[in-house]
Amino acid sequence: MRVLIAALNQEQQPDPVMPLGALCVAETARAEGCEVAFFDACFSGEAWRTELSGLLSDFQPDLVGLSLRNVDDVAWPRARCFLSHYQEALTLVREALPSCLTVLGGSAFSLFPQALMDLLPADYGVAGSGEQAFAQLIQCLMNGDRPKQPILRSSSDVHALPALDLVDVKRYLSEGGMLNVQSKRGCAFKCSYCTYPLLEGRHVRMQWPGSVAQYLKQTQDAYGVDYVYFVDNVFNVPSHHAKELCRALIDEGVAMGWTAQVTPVGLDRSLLQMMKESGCTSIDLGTDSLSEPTLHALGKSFRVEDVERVSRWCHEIGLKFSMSLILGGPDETDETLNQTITRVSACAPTAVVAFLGVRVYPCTPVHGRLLRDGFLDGTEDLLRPLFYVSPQVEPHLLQTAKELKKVRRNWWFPGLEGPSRFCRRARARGVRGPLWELLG
Ligand code: B12
Ligand code: SF4
Repeated sequence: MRVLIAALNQEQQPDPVMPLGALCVAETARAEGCEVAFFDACFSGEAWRTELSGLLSDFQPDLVGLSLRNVDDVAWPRARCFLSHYQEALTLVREALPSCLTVLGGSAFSLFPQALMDLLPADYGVAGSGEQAFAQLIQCLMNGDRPKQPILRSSSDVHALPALDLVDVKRYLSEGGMLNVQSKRGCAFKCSYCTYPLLEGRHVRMQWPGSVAQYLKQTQDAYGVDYVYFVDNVFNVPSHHAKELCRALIDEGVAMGWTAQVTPVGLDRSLLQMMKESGCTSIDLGTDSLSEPTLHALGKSFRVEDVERVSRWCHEIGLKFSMSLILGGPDETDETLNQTITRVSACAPTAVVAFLGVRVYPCTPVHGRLLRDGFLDGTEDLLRPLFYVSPQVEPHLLQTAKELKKVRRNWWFPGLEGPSRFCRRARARGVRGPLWELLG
């Protein structure tokens, strides 16, 4: 059977991101004995249509898997939505090869499986981790059967390695500044707005640290990979796994820089130290707010003092750190907003990435609360970017953000800012890792 996997994401902010999940399912198809082709739209610009058409006509696949990563850019007020791009791609496949079967997958699909099946009439869709369900779909089709349900889910966790030979790894390194790797799936925290536990489950499933380190060593030897982003929802939980991984990176002689998303919950200084020793150049400290009432409304499991302590350690150890914030979320008032701005500035992070308002997703506690409070009535189309901004700060939140931006060079508001020449130039100079590291 011939399988074409098409990774449709073209977003370049904050960096072009290698289609890790699509490459994992491509490897799955290969393991099932399929002949596999891969289309990566990331660097194709407007030429993606002709390139995809050409591949469809040359390769004549029996099954096309469309990988849908982002629904939108989650950046209020700009909020660019990517759904029409996905619609166009599916239409192109259907018109080119009417008898070819189509299957949707990826995080965008997993967040809205039914709504996206309605919008994009593919034959099948795989929600959540794709490997096992995709393998079963292929086996079923090879046996001449057709699954009865269009929306499929994996019932057990299989974690395939990405088929790196099918993408331009070197281009991701030079233009994206890093490769990506996953050492665990799942998150057990219950932050009120967050979709990650819905996408990956609440039960954390870890890769053996030695195999992650060996894989990275291979990418170093084969492609010259010298920087990676651990895409784990929370790198440092459980702490023992993070420590074992750092130890394995050192033991295996993995000489590369890395970065990851980290929570202050249970984070101890010795782990930060080990992270630094094993190549970590910076962390993204999941902060959201530095005001107790807002942290509570966001369902965070830490307090202001925890973030302040971790910030001190980062300065002492010499580890760069960014703080990601949500300004204007539930229960935000002028007082909590000012507290956050003052306290974040006092922590002196290398950079701040501040999202405005909360993107509302189905099945999150925030969605439930907004329904209960009467802000939403349940008829809203959450597929189209819908943001909640606390009414107490909504009238002046944008102005506050714009003024902050003028005086704080290292604060970045994704909803206000477009691509910058500074970023392109930095990558052209060979800069690796998150570009915000250059701000401090
Ligand atoms: C790490 C991460 C980042 C890092 C990426 C760093 C890097 N170099 O890779 C950073 C911080 C830069 C980032 C940025 C952005 N991100 Co982000 N990110 C993530 C995160 C935490 C993990 C993504 C990942 O790599 N997962 C690991 C891979 C293996 O999983 P996967 O891609 O989902 O693939 C599996 C399945 O989806 C499925 N599958 C995938 N493709 C296919 C195809 C077929 C045919 C099949 C059958 C199955 C299948 O099988 C795969 C293997 O199991 C997710 C949240 C999450 N937990 O998923 C958000 C997430 C993907 N990001 C999201 C968004 C929106 C963005 C941004 C637009 C804005 C932002 N800052 O949040 C930018 C866009 C970047 C870009 N260029 O596209 C959203 C996307 C959905 C949505 N809400 O629109 C997510 C889901 C978070 C959320 N808010 O809900 N992100
Ligand atoms: S914000 Fe982070 S810690 Fe909280 S649920 Fe989401 S991934 Fe887990």
